[in-house]
Amino acid sequence: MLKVLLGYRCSEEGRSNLFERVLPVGLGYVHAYLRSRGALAVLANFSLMGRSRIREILRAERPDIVGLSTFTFNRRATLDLATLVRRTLPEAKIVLGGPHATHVGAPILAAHPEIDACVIGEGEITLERYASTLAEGSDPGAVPGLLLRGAGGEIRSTGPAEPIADLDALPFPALYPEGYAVDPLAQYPYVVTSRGCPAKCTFCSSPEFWGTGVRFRSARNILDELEHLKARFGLLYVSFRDDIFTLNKTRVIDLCRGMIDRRLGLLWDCQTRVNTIDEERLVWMKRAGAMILQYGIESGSQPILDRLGKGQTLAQIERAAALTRKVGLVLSVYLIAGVPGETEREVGETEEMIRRIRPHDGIVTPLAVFPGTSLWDEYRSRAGTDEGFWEEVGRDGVFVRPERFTEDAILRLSAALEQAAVESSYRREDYARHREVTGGCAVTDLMEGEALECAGDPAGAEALYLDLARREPWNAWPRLRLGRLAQASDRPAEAEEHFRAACEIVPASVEAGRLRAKALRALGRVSEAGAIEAAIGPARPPAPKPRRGAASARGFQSYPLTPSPEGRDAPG
Ligand code: B12
Ligand code: SF4
Repeated sequence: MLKVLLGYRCSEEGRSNLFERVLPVGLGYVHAYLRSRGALAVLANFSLMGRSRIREILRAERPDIVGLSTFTFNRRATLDLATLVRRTLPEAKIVLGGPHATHVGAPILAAHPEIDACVIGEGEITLERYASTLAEGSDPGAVPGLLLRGAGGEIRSTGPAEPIADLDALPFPALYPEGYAVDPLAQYPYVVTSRGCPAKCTFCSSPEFWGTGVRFRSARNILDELEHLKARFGLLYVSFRDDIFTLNKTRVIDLCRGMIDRRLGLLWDCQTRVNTIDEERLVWMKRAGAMILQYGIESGSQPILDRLGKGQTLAQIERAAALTRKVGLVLSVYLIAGVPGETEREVGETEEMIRRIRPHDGIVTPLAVFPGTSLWDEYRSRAGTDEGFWEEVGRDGVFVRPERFTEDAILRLSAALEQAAVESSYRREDYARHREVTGGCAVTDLMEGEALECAGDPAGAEALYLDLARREPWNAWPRLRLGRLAQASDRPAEAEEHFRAACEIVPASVEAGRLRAKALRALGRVSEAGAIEAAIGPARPPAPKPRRGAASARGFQSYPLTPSPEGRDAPG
């Protein structure tokens, strides 16, 4: 049996970025799949490691195959890593997978003799077949889904692999959390429940990578994963990173119903499209713990939306935003600036739209070209270049309009978002209306409580949390909030009681354990505190607090939006 080491290294610049330095979800899937099939597989996050430590691991593990996740933003770091692997383990096969390897595989193989193969698209079955074929001493040329270098140096494709029909059959990444520098609390809040996107936005590689037919995991399978994350790692916050989480209405409602029935007590966010949402879905989602909805809005100008191939209208944007606010979720928007044809006028229209739809949070990014997109096809033929181009350009690839106009547009739109955030926060009367729409619901209480705390009314917040703790004794969130409030007002015995309750609800929660230990120390119960600390392990260095908007600049909005008492288990 051959041993496979699966590694990832973020870009040099990405080392300080919490979102870039965690392992890609897909590498966890490949690892879990190999392990579940009895293969020898090791997972390693090399993002923060020096070269000597990496060499040490390679020598200790002596894998026969090293598989590396390759995105456009980490391609340089990955190719450097491949060189290091080749020098350390001259006999090992080096295989790249992931979006950049999929779309630019042939030129990579042509320019980098140290790489033996690229896996095109979905990696689980293809890599397992590649490994077992090599173990048998057979030719991997018969394994679909690969790009290989032939004896004469020519690059040959083995043809497309069949998409995995039943995603429920794949093991969850978190079933196999072992590995080098794998931090479950930073890693496993990201959950992906479908593969594919039916839209065809010109700047996005998802349709070409996954195809436009969408495959879904069942509600039951997702619920089982969420239960596992809570029971094993004490996670209380998850982020669904599907391209369009709400695409399949029946499935979303089934999932939400299941989250309520199973009393998961989780908070969560997701990203979606404005034309796959309605009030019924939103109400179910909020009742099931949804807190933040991120929409790919991109622009407030219809011609620009059309230029981006968004397939959405301004009317749909306004409707989705209004419904999101009506139900009382955090409205978060992705915007793009620097689109060909965009002028001051279109930027003005986007500013106007921001004022109308009143988002709480958002991020503006410059339009960038990625391989595997129709924007790249356009750019390539206009610039008369080919995929070899990706060997030459800088880390983030190319911005379509790297000019003063784009910078100014980003500044203007970011300022409009900041202004909207200040003016759009929910008020007392809004929360009352949200309750009319959704009924009593944990998210409304937690959001209103947080707003009251920020407004200097801890007693008002406490009353809400107490009522929620009474209504939902299985939910750890009100207990954590109550404990923090008691701690802040110097009531350590009360704080300890709430944190103890939270620990009883979610025994694996490191956050609750740590808070309880702190409260016990304040009460002088040092040995009890020490026992808890010993059980949960050493404190992790605090996550760097990105300035508002900075975290989202890497593609993810941070929660909470306001400095909150407890933070969350997930990064951000
Ligand atoms: C979730 C996600 C994130 C999460 C990452 C969480 C995490 N730890 O994985 C967050 C929010 C942090 C994020 C951020 C960004 N992301 Co992102 N993100 C996605 C998204 C929506 C889903 C990825 C996913 O998990 N898919 C499901 C899993 C199962 O697939 P997978 O990870 O791709 O892995 C499969 C295959 O790629 C392959 N594979 C992967 N690695 C390997 C390794 C080996 C050895 C093998 C054999 C196979 C293999 O097999 C896996 C299983 O089938 C994709 C779009 C998409 N739908 O794929 C974009 C995407 C990956 N992101 C993208 C981008 C550009 C970004 C940002 C730069 C956005 C920005 N402008 O700021 C940042 C970068 C920061 C960073 N490095 O994380 C691009 C990447 C394009 C490219 N060519 O590199 C994508 C493809 C979207 C797009 N625009 O087209 N992102
Ligand atoms: S940007 Fe979103 S909606 Fe558009 S193709 Fe990509 S994943 Fe689909």
